Amino acid sequence: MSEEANMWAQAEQTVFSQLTGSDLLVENLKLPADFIWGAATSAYQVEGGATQDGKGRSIWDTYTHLEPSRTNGENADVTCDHYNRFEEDVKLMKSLGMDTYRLSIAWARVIPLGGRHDPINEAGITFYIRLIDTLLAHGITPSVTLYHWDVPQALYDRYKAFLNTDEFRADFERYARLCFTRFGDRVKSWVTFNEPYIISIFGHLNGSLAPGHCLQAETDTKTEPWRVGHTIILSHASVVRIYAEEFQPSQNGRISIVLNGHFYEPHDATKQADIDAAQIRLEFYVGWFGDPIFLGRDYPASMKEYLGHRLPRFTPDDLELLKATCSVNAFYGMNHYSTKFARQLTTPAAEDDWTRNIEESSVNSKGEEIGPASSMPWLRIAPSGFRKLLNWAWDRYQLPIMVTENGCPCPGEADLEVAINDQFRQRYLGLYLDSISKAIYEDGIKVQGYYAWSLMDNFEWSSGYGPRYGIVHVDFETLKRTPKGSAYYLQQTFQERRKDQA
Ligand code: GBH
Repeated sequence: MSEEANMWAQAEQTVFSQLTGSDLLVENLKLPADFIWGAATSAYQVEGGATQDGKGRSIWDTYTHLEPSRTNGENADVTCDHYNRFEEDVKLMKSLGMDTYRLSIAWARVIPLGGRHDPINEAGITFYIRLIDTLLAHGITPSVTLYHWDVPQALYDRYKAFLNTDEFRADFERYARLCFTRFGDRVKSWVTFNEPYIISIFGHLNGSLAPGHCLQAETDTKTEPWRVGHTIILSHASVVRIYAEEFQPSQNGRISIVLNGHFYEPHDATKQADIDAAQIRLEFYVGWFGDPIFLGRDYPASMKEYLGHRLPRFTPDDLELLKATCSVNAFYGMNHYSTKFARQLTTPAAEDDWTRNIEESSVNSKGEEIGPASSMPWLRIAPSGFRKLLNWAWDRYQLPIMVTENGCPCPGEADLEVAINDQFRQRYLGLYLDSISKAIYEDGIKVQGYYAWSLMDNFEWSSGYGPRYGIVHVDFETLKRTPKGSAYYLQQTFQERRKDQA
């Protein structure tokens, strides 16, 4: 072992010793025989081929080339080169025993300028058909996300993308129709948007993700995020209606959306204000989208009350549409990584506050940490919070849950030896799978499948190539793929957990 690897191995040991508490031991609990598993990626993070075969630019192509850099000096022009290496990647998935693969389509690859009257790029269509057919030929079911953060730059230039609800919605409808028409004979699982909360808040309030709107950029952070969220909800509902009316009868697929969210525990469990804060934080994070989309009704009362006129209103027609489409959503797509504590502040909130003045942290009032940290300080191992979020989502929405992303980067993973022997991640994954088992068998919740984030190390947005979430290691010099211990762990544990559970 190199000296550095040795140092990291020791650091990992230290973190690991925190893991030996009784509730942090993997129990290898059973999962249903028909439970499916696989891994997830997104187009911009893995494809590369940024200008290949007529692809147009997205807001991420712009954002990663800003000076000074806002993405750690890095971009995803090449990244994993999945665009040219997908056959190798699909074979790898097959060899690891995956049932399914979650991918996203780069809108600007199939419609380079993005708009409803703009030309289609047949070469881009061909790429996705080849990828999908290769998956199917290997017995791997594709689940396709239409939007994972990469709106065509031309639409941003024309009307600021999500900030213009009517324009965006019309362009997104055409893009979705194109995808259903061209891929829908093969794809039976669709997701419209990945993580509307992140698009709204991280893209249009704190500006750490493209298009990078924030106070310093002199954009209206008081209202923009809520407008963006509104656009996403209505665009989702429109596309669900289109799918149900025009495609589902012949194609027989399922459609929904992916919502992310931490679970929140009260910072001081003896204070009613903090108990309420934990619940309200979840409403502002998940209910914001979940209530209109899955329940076909207005925003949560807590949001309307606090945000007042900052929150756009649904018209009677909008509410009709939401009501008519909510039951078409076939599953709740859940991206989940970790749990935090929520605390009600009494100090005056910032003018563009988006939390109802609730502060979140990994430490509670007694100074206890929510769990051992991965290489991202916010991402702690807290499997009981996962089980509670599954319960929260199930109680509120009564929809079968697909866990569409879950995973972590390990402490010390910059070192290849630590990456390959990724004990920390294996422990994390094992514990989170145990939580799913408990949710299914002890709590009576329908959880249907699981996608590890991510199939392979990739471009982690504003953090560039720093954090490595893959269950497969990628050497970004040579682009060589090497499965980590966790890839084999998942292969084996799914085999064992699903045995004899018919
Ligand atoms: C997902 O986003 C994305 O879908 C995926 O593309 C991404 O690569 C993956 O997760 C890993 O990040 O301010 O403390 O709440 C997750 C988005 C990123 C949201 C980190 C919360 C900041 C931590 N999350 N983010 S905190």
